[in-house]
Amino acid sequence: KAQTMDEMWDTRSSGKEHPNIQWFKDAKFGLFIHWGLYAKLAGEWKGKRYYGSGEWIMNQARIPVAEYKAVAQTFNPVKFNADEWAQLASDAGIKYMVITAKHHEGFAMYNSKVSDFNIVAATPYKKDPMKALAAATTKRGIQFGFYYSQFQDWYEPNGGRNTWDFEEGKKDYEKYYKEKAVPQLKELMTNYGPLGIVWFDTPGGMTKEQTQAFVDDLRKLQPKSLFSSRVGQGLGDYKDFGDSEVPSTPIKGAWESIYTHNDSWGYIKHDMNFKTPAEIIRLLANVASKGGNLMLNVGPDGEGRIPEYSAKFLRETGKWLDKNGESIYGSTYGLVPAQPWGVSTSKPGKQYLHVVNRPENGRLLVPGFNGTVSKVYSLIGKEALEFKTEGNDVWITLPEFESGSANTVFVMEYSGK
Ligand code: FUL
Repeated sequence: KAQTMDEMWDTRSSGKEHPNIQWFKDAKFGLFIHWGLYAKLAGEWKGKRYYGSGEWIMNQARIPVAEYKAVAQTFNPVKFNADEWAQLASDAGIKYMVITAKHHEGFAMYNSKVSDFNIVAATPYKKDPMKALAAATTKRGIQFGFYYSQFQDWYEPNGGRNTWDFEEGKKDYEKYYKEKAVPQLKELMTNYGPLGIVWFDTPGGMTKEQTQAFVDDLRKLQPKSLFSSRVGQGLGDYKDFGDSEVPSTPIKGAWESIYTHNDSWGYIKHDMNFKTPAEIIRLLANVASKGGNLMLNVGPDGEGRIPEYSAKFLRETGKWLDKNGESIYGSTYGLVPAQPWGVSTSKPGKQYLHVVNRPENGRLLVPGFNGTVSKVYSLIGKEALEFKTEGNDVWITLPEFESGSANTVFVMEYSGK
């Protein structure tokens, strides 16, 4: 039976949060990386272009396992440089990174003894990029995590959802679970770490007992690691919404919105629809204003390079965060609901007003604010601003600045609720 998002996530019903949850709540900005054999195909199979999401190409083009397997022999990402990726993340102001250890294609991007369909055994590259990446991120104070598709596996006769090679009715999911999912999870938990996050995907494919046992293994082997609600069956240390979704009102507890930088999670060479730095910042502030984290995805190519625009735009986002990070990191949802001018985030005694659209007359209305405002100033430069209150409405006189670009942040200090 399909579960709704709310059914999938009731960690709070146990009344207990993971003791290590605070770093996640404060982090606000994560980097998601979809990288696998699909990166090599780059959205094209036998001369035909596929749109949609690059990591789904095996499924979209109904590529037989035997042919897909051969792609591994051409996968040689010699340009991959763990330190460059981790440094980019650090420059971008990223606090955690989650990378695909195995996506639905079934290919392990790490050294797996469980299945030889992995980057060390099946490609000319022969190395394990995950070891280096785990070390490079940890060294920079970035929490490192794995994405793992626990049920959907198109490569295996008993894996979920390959209907073009294997007959659905003949599948033995239990066998898949025991022989691939569990032992691979154990490998990841044992050979890498300390892990900050395990990010499961496609809830609903495993029974309640299987899911619980899976999570028990994780707790035993990586007690500090958090895991996402997409494991299903009401479990999860934090909630993930659907792809590219932000809730419309503030939500308490730990949660995350996931978006990709262009229109695909995995690399597609003909997708150039990258969000600009201003768009990324707006999205980040919007998610933070509801109390959540944004995990933004990039899709490195088959050579191991993060697309030029992703790198450039992420670095520019990082420059904004260098100056305005106080209004994002460690913040909780804003007390001022979304306004035509933008959104707000909170810290004790402070509201950060993220202004995207400057009112033409420069008079900014904060309506119905329940607190006594003592001071208003620009976050950068700390320039004091005039304000007056009319009942519960606060009117602020803004300085001149370029409207419609990256958020300009003002701080409103107050006492009371
Ligand atoms: C979905 C997957 O099917 C997509 O390929 C992607 O990984 C996205 C983040 O989650 O469920």
